[in-house]
Amino acid sequence: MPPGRQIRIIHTSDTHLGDDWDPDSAQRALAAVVDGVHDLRGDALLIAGDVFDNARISDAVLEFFVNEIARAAVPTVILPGNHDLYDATSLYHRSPFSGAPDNLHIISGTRGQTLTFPHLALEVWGRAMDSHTPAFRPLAGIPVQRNSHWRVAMAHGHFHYPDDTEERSSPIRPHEIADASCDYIALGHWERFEDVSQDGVTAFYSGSPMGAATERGSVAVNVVDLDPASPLRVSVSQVELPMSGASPIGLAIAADN
Ligand SMILES: [Mn+2]
Repeated sequence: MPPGRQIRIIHTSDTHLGDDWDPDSAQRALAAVVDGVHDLRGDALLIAGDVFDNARISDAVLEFFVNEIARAAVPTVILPGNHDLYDATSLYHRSPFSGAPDNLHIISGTRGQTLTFPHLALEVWGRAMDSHTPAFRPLAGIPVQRNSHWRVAMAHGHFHYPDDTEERSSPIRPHEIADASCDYIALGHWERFEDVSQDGVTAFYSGSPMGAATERGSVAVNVVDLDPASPLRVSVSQVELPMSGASPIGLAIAADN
């Protein structure tokens, strides 16, 4: 049964909050993404890993993040990546998350976890990273069976083009994308926007908000429209937003699968 309603997802990754090199810009970029959720009328926000830069960051940075997600006011799903691993000493166990707003959802299942948002007819599946090694397979274990909900997968790792024979940590192979039973794969780990769709399964890196933008002072996000009435069903555009948080300044790239 096809999903019953049209939804719009805003996808970003690699926000690296608490980055020692430029902490202020990372925070302003996240705030611009949150403004973008409102301006673009997103129904949900996905941040596909490396939300935080390292485990030594202060509680003030975590509190800033939690407050921004409260301001986003839509279901927000974050997937731990290699800079913000979900392990015994993870920053996600720290106190600012115990008072987190209801709309913040952290994927914590290191063998895979599905979150369901019935009002959006949406399931989000992801596998929290607990170690960044060649043995960690970000897409391993995605359920095969579908129901009447949209299914979006989140994965943080390195996509291997067929000619890329290097052994890398957290690998994602083309066949794993092609075989994934889902409508969209929200990828993280690369700084740049990239379409790595395979055999009709739509999969994109968003890039980091600043790394994917073409202009200084802008951020870029992926806008993912899931529409049961459209022959495409899934369409993805990259949209640039000013850091100031004003209206979107244009559509940089549109890609459909
Ligand atoms: Mn990463």
